[in-house]
Amino acid sequence: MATADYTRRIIHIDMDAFYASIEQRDYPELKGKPIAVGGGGSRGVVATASYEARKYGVHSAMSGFRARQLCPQLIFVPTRFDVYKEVSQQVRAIFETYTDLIEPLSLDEAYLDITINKKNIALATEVAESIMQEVLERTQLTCSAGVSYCKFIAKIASDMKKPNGMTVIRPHQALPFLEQLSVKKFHGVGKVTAEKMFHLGLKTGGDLKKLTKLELAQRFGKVGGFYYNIVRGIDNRPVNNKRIRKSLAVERTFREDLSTFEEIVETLEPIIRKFFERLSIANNFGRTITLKLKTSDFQIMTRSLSKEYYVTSLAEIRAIAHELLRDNIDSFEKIRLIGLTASNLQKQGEVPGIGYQLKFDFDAFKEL
Ligand code: DCP
Ligand code: MG
Repeated sequence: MATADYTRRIIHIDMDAFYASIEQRDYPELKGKPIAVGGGGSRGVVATASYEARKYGVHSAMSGFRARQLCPQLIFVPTRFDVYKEVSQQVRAIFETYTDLIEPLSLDEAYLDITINKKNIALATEVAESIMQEVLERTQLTCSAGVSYCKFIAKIASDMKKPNGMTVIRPHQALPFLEQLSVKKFHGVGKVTAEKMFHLGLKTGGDLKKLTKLELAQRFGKVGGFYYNIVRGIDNRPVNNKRIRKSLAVERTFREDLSTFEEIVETLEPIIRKFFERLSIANNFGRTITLKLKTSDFQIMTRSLSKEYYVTSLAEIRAIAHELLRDNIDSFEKIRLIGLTASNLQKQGEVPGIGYQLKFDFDAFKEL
């Protein structure tokens, strides 16, 4: 039986309304206004919204159409990935003055293991405060921090006092904290899994804790074992600064099964766009594109197409995805998940893990 390692000091840092804050910083006329980054076009999806816009219910992954309905005065601003990347590198440089054990999860968030830190600061909270201060000075942007002994809790904690807030969960607070924690907040539990859990009467960590390891595995597959340990405060995953990226994937599960080509093509569009966006941010395209489909009876089908060159245009990625779908449309009746993966990437090895857990807004997509 595994036990928790309470000796580590892990910080999770996450920038506040990242793209939107950068736009407001660089275009002062946008300060204090409800803005959405991305989502301006007829089929566009909002990448993120300023805190002023969030008051109206506008959020990441929502269709621009829906966002405009909720907040008619919303200002749509185009994305500027190069600038977001540059800021990300500035923040990263600050982290590096504290520790080399840094694991980026996306442009705007990272885990830091500061158990031993280069500045010999004894208190993890002091390290977090100091990082927040330096990020603000260097970039004029705020971030939030979660401090704990493991990655899982640090990540949840960083979200609790946003914006510009720090939350510390000490080892003796971990178990009661996890007991009351809504499963919706569990990193790795998407909207569909959370709904499934709700139907099973599993609303909090405490509810999950009542199930045996076997029961969790039967209900949730492999990740069940992870939940079993997590609700007991056991997460000994190291902060991994050498994550090697071999592929980059975006996928989405649906509430309702899809069957016709037209239906699937329509639902595929925001996935294609997100996929292209992530490849662009990573500046790392692949020669091979794979379409993954999970049928309503849980069979997984993958179909790939490889080129002699790196596929770097949105139009070509879309054409390949459509071709793979068209060629296989007769192989299944109904599907419940679609994903796209790029492999044989341009850059392999020391590419930071750029993948954030994508939380799609299913209702928004229905309206597209
Ligand atoms: N992003 C995106 N699509 C999503 C989620 C996020 O393009 N579905 C982009 C835009 C965000 C950035 O990634 O600015 C960081 O994502 P976060 O989830 O950390 O969201 P924010 O930083 O915008 O807001 P918060 O203050 O809640 O962290
Ligand atoms: Mg953020």
